[in-house]
This record gives sequence, structure tokens and C-alpha cells, in this order.
Amino acid sequence: MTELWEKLSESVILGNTDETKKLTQQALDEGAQAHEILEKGLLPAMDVVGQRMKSGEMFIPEVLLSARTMGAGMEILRPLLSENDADGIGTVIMGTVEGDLHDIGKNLVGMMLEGSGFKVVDLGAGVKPQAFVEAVKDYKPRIVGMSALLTTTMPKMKETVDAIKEAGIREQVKIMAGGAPVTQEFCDKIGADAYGDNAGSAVEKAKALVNR
Ligand code: B1M
Repeated sequence: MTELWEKLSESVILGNTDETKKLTQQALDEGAQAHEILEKGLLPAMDVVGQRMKSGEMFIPEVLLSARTMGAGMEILRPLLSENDADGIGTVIMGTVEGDLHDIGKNLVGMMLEGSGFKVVDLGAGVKPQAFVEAVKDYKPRIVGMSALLTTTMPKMKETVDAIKEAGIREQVKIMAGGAPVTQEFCDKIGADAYGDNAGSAVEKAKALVNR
């Protein structure tokens, strides 16, 4: 399947949505698992896009197109990643923190959590600390999940933890954080309960937080 993974990655990098959908479906038809398609075809594309963005070979509109194309592939996989979502082992509210629009990783973690039995309430991207607080009050989740992709928005994670403390509801929820620049050390420093390195580890950590 190596050639198919390469073609799939290339179609995401080029922002060719129709081709990405077609190749994702083809991989499924040929027997690939949803997580395999993500790991071997879709995610490596975003690494290349990141490198090209950094080196100035790709600009924001092209990166955005690739991100949307990646989303189109992920949508085909969503029902397969979320197929055992029946029992609901707890609610997780998920959001990318204020000032940060990157939502692909958050969406992926959300899908994987749904697939593991959590109910996920997605607050979207650019979520203010106070909006997390209101959502905790409204949805009474067991876990608050924060994502950040920019070093400049990481401090918003601490502000969010502090806002939850100030609202007097810190004891009601566990807090998990992740995103490319986030580390275990950072999570410890801001007072989060868990750190997810990737979507798989996020699921493991979330389950541990609710004793599953
Ligand atoms: Co942005 N961007 N971007 N970008 N972008 C990065 C993050 C960057 C590293 C690129 C680079 O320079 N190499 C860089 C950040 C540098 C830094 O802060 N140190 C960067 C920059 C600078 C910017 C802008 C400032 C560019 C500009 O305008 N000059 C701007 C900021 C806009 C804003 O947010 N205010 C910007 C904009 C954009 C786009 C809008 C064009 C687009 C986002 C589209 C979208 O998300 N809808 C975009 C993209 C696509 C990227 C890259 C290329 C890819 C990010 C991605 O989706 N990765 C990225 C480079 C890179 O990371 N390679 C880059 C795939 C995704 C599955 O991974 O999100 O890490 P990730 O999620 C992982 C884990 O981190 C973890 O699990 C996920 C799955 O394994 N995880 C969690 C994530 N959240 C978690 C939560 C958890 C647990 C685990 O618990 C709750």
C-alpha cells in the first residue's frame, strides 16, 4: 500500500479534496483500518505541510487548503473511529484555546474520544477561558480538554485552568491539555491533570482520569 499512502499524502499537500476523498475510500475498500489511513496517509501530509510552511515554500492559503482537505479525509473516517460510542463513559468538553485557530488535532482527539465511549462537546477553536468555565457549568463534564498549537497561545491554557479555579469548580473536573508545543512539564506547571502527546495517548489518559 506504500504507493497509495504516498498518493494520499500528496493529494492532501496539494489540497486536492476530491482525490483525497477518493483515495481514503479506496484504502478502506482495500481493507486498511481507519487509524492506519490516518497515521500512514493523512497525518504525514501535515508534517510536510508544516515543514514547507516554515521554510516559506507554502503560504497560509495553501496550508489552509491542505488543512481543509485533511478534514475531508477525516470526515470519511469519523464514523469508523467513533463506531463504539454507545455507552457514554463521561462527557469531555474540548476546545482550542483563545487566539488559536488550529483545530485539526483537537478534532482528531475528539473523534478518538468519541470512539472510546466518551460524549464529546466541541466548543470549537479560539475558546476564551470564560467560555470553558460556562461550558463546565452547563455540561457538567468529567474532563475539560484544551488544545494549543502556538507557543503564543499556551499561556491561555494556564489562564483557563485559573479561571476554572476562580469559578470554584476546579474540583468538579479533570483537565487535560495537548497540542504540538505542549509538554508534560508544561501541564504540571499550569496545574492540568493530564497531558496527551497524541490522540491515542489522549484516549488512554482520559480513560485513566475517569478510572476506566
Ligand atoms: Co499554523 N502553525 N499557523 N496553521 N500550522 C503551526 C502550528 C507551526 C508549527 C508551523 C510552522 O511554523 N512550522 C507554527 C507554530 C509555531 C509556534 O508557535 N512555535 C504555525 C504558525 C506560526 C501559524 C500562524 C501564526 C501563521 C501566520 O499567520 N503567520 C497562524 C496562526 C493562526 C491562529 O491560530 N491564530 C497559523 C495558521 C494556520 C492555518 C489556519 C493556515 C492552518 C490551521 C487550519 C486548522 O487547523 N483548521 C495551520 C496549520 C494546518 C498548521 C500545521 C501545518 C499543521 C497543524 C496540524 O493540524 N497538525 C502546523 C505545523 C505542524 O504542526 N506540523 C502549523 C496535525 C494535527 C493532527 O496535529 O494539532 O499537533 P496536532 O495534534 C496532535 C497532538 O498535538 C495531540 O493529538 C493530535 C493528534 O495526534 N493533541 C492533543 C492536540 N490537541 C490535543 C489535546 C489533548 C491531547 C492531545 O487533550 C485535550
